[in-house]
Amino acid sequence: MLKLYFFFISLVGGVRAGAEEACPAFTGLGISSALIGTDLRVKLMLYTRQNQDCAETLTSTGSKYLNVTKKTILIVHGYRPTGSPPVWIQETVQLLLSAEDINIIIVDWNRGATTLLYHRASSNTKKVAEFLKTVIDQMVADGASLDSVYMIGISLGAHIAGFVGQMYDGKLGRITGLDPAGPLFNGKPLEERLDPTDAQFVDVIHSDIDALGYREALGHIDFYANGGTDQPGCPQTIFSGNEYFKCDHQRSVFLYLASLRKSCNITAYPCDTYRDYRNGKCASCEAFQPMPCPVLGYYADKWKSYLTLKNPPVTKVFFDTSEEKPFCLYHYFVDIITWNKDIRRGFLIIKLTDQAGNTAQSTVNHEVATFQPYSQASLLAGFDQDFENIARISLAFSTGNVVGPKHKLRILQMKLRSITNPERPQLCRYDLVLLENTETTFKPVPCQNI
Ligand SMILES: [Ca+2]
Ligand SMILES: [Ca+2]
Repeated sequence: MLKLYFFFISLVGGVRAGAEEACPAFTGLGISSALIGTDLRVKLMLYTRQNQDCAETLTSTGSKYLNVTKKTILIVHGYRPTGSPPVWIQETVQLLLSAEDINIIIVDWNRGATTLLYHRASSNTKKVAEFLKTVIDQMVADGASLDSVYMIGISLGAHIAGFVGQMYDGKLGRITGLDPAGPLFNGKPLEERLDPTDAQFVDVIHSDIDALGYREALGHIDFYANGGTDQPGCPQTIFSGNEYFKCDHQRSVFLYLASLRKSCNITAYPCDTYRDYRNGKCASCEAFQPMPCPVLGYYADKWKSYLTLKNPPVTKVFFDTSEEKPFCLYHYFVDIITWNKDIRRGFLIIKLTDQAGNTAQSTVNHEVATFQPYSQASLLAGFDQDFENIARISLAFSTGNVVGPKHKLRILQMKLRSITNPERPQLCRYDLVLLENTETTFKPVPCQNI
């Protein structure tokens, strides 16, 4: 019965699609639709390597391009308050298809997601999930394996993916949640949100846990970008308009896409809290041996066997990023032993210069560092560039006081060690005095074993 029904839709849809649009586009709506709200309608747009630039509207599994023996990725967007199509569609399709020969289905439920009333969009999520279940059922009937079904859900879409996965008792291959929606979902039981039992492997990127995103861990592995709250480069005030509301939330999508460009890897470190991570307490990757620490994004499933066998199967990992793509930061520990008579508290600005004169700067100012006489302070510093040969290091120390006497920081030993590339030689400098707010530049030497 189901097949016949699909066939019927296919005929009608096919004729209509042919007459109206050569290459079907994502439903574009305007603010007027958002004001009156929209009734749910789900449209499926298929892209493969054979039709990269022109989607096929999927109305039955009798499609021209769908090959169910290959992996299929269904991408489900979230709440669309203004009705505009998501900006990431074309880029996502191109990057995924260049990574792997797969089917990509963009699930367009813009009619249903577009409304100024978030709770109305949210109330459609289960209906979208039920529709997608019929689509996947049909693919399975045609020979697809649930193992090779991978859903990527953004915001509300992450919970939609969870609902679909739940209907298959967690047998779908993988679900990735990109900043899963928080409002109306926070604190809900497993059946009412994305959770690790919804697929064989569930990975999540959090980028706006203080506003639109979900705060707690929802997957086998949860990546918290810059702590998960606010993203560098995003406006911090409401005067930036729409960007202010969505920039943090949307960053999860751009971080995921960066993983497909492969220009650098975003490595994340297991830790209980972001504060501990920032204070350098979680730079160890021993737990993943012989693998390195997990890398965010498309290839995160390389860690699947370790992560899913863990008991409980929950891993929270943290990482910092730069402001723009490719977002990678290269991390170093800066170990400092001081010999001031008193305890000194302050911030450190560290600048690295390579032999060609390129510079990268890091400000360790998330928390005041405490320098106690003759004990080592280890500061975590991230740079947006990675230099193989560091020619010069500049340090500036600040207590944050603009008036009063200038303090000195007497350094017995400074050691710079790469966390990103731990095999690199450690660089040192001995016996230095930093005058507050004054940059001191020096040539590092290989560390002596003392
Ligand atoms: Ca669930
Ligand atoms: Ca935020």
